Amino acid sequence: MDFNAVYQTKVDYLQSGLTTLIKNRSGHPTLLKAIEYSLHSGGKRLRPVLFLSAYELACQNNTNNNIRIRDNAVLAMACALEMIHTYSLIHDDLPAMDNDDYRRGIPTNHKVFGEAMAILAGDGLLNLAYEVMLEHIPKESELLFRYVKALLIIARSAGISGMISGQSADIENQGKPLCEDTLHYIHTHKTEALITASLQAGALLGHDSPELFNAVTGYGKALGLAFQITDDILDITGDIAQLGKNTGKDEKLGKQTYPARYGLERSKNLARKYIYQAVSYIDVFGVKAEFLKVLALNILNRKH
Ligand code: GRG
Repeated sequence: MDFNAVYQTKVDYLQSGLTTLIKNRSGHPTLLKAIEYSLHSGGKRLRPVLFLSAYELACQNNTNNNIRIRDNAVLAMACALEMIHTYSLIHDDLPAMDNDDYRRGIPTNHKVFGEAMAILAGDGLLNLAYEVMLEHIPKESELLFRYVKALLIIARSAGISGMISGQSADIENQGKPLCEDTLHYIHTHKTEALITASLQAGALLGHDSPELFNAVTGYGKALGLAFQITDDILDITGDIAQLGKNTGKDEKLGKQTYPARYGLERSKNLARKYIYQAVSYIDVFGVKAEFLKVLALNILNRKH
């Protein structure tokens, strides 16, 4: 398997969906420009790629799938995940939060469009995510049930049970003494929750199988933590040009991070441990889960 080629195919597929879904929207021109600026600014597209991969894995395991969910409903959900993620980055970069000037190698949304417009672009993207998912609700009752269940999983992971609470804890604990429980809470809520939800939602759309759902859940939880630990590490060791954002911010802001709590070497070992744990959850699917397995292993060497 050519991992990079397969990854790029999924990114291109997502990009086609994002372009189509945004193209004919009516809205205030400046707002739409601000939204498109961040939505089309690159990024790894990790959450939709995980979602699509879990969906494909589930479809391969579904031997009696008579009714198949329509491709454009699957694509809409993948796009919605990226919209939610992009909104969170726009808001995270605001002066009131992390006050960042660069993201994905270009000036942050508020640096280009101003603070008020960046807030609105984030609000618009979050709302649009739910609009596009609701616009593509399947009509067949069995699929409808699974689709709504997946939508609820995403909503919860992005909301006060997940990412927003993680961000809240992150902000509140800046500059405070490091605390293991707080650190774990922030990382699981801010980062891991949406990553796990992406996998769970994809799996649910492909096959109603508790075994598969549990496997991707275990994979997502471990992968999500490892992803955030490597993010913490890259903030210290990363190359600004490759990262596309400034480094050294976590220490400056007194953030609760793994390297601050455990040191760099121990953090690297912990990331490795979680990645192997992630892989162990999907090993049972053999070659069908090869892509997800390589993706996990690649996180250990990621440069951005
Ligand atoms: C504002 C509600 C709200 C939440 C913000 C996502 C987030 C929560 C903050 C961004 C800052 C940060 C370091 C978050 C941890 C998650 C993370 C590593 C985000 C960056 O995700 P990538 O690396 O970004 O997938 P790209 O640019 O590749 O999409």
